[in-house]
Amino acid sequence: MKVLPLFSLVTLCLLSLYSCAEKEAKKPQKPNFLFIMSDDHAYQAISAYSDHLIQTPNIDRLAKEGMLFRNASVTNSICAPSRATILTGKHTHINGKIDNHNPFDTTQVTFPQIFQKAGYQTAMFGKLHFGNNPKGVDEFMILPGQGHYINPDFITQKGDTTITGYVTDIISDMSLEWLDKKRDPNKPFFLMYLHKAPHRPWWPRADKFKEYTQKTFPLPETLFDDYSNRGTAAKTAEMNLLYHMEYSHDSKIWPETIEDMGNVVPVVQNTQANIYNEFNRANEAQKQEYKPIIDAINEDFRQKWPSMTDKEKMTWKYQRYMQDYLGSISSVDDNVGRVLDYLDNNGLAENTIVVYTSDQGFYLGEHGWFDKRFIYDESFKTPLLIRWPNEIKPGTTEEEMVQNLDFAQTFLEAAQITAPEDMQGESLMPLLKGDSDKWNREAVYYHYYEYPSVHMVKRHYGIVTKEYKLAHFYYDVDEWELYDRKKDPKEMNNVYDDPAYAEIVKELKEKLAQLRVKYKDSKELDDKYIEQSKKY
Ligand code: SGN
Ligand code: CA
Repeated sequence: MKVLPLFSLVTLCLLSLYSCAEKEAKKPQKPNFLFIMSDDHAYQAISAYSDHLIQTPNIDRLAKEGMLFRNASVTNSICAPSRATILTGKHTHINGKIDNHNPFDTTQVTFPQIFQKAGYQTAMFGKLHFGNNPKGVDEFMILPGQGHYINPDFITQKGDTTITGYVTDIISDMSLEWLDKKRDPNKPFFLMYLHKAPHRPWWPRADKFKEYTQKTFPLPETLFDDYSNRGTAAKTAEMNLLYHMEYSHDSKIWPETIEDMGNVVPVVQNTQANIYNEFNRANEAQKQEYKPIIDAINEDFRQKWPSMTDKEKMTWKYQRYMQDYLGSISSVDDNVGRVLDYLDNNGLAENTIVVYTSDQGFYLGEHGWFDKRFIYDESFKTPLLIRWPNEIKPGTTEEEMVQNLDFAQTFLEAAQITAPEDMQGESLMPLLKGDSDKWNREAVYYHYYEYPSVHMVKRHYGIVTKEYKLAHFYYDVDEWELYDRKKDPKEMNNVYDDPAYAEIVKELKEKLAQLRVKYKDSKELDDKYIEQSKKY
């Protein structure tokens, strides 16, 4: 047998290795997805947007290494409807999940089902709050309803379970364990990593609680808003820090302290809950960590409250609120860091699209409010950061108006899967790739329904353009509001009746009517949902 000279053997080996590697490189590789969504995370509390309240270095990495959307919004600023819109790629009035109470028709197609069929591995951990278990997900562990911060319960495919610890850490541990131990490395994945934090009643982990109760935060300019120059809806909403934020449930005052102090006013108690709802979930060791911090808050309250003016009370409540809200976010940020590090350390960062968003925005004392629901900016807009190495130019800021309605089609296009014809959004791919000429959206549509209900924000729909916002409040009022977004970015002046804006009103009303036709919404549907809501 003729022996090949050593060098030709080496050349042959190298050649075959090369062609193998070349084939590997040419094989179209599907991207993985890590979809991170928090509950009620205001963009004002992400330092990539503004660092006046908190530093979120880990979430910010996605902006530094990817794209930050400054005008991302939701179509209906409330939990379950936002999730339904994300999952179906359809507006609320089409998918039927108009509020947190009306049911979702589970025969509808949700995007994880499409990914699963296309060969993706799919998993979901955390808060879904949708009324149903997810479909199209290989493995899930979800919180029942709103879920709890301390020693939370989970619904899993193997039955219900309670896990000791702090919810944000636990959801992250589950996601990391799935990535590390359960995932098949030969298949692309779609992981939904969904935080409960920073939803009311804002319980940070004990160490963060200790740290954040030492901090004070700058007051928003509109904290003492009296809602003059606004409509009835703003005046009658029950989300004011002074009047509707609850001492025990929210500000962590023991009911015993309140009883001792006699009549602590003003507040309208609109939940049945108090501090013990969450505190009593803690085991003895955990209670020992929380109790001294809560006692110190109570001592401060006892001493200062009786002699405070209403403005001082408002400020005290604002600081307490921010301490708990931002303390909860700090854990979200740390844990996002853990998961991003995992991607880095396991060679997954390059081919994984990472999305960070919230189910809606939130008021952090702007207009004197907490909660969401309104078409006004703080609740209408939502954070959105997307990292996709080699596709998105690092450090890009996008000003175009995009919505949670667009997510499903974006993900499907990125995975080269055809989206169903009846989805109503638009893929963000041209924006992600820097092709903004191919993007020509001029306005977005909004419709909120959950009324009468907690926080009493009236039903309204509207149109938002870069310059203006026109909204119609209906059901037990018939009022219009117009805001000049450029001249009045804090939305303090409803100029609907100002003759100077008569032409704009006319134009926007026409455009709004066109949008309602385009998205197949109508007066008939408004009425149908009013009727239907009486049942739920
Ligand atoms: C609960 C909260 C409300 C909140 C809704 C909806 N009260 O009812 O403040 O607006 O959830 O939130 S609480 O006392 O139970 O915390 S959503 O994010 O699920 O839409
Ligand atoms: Ca929410």
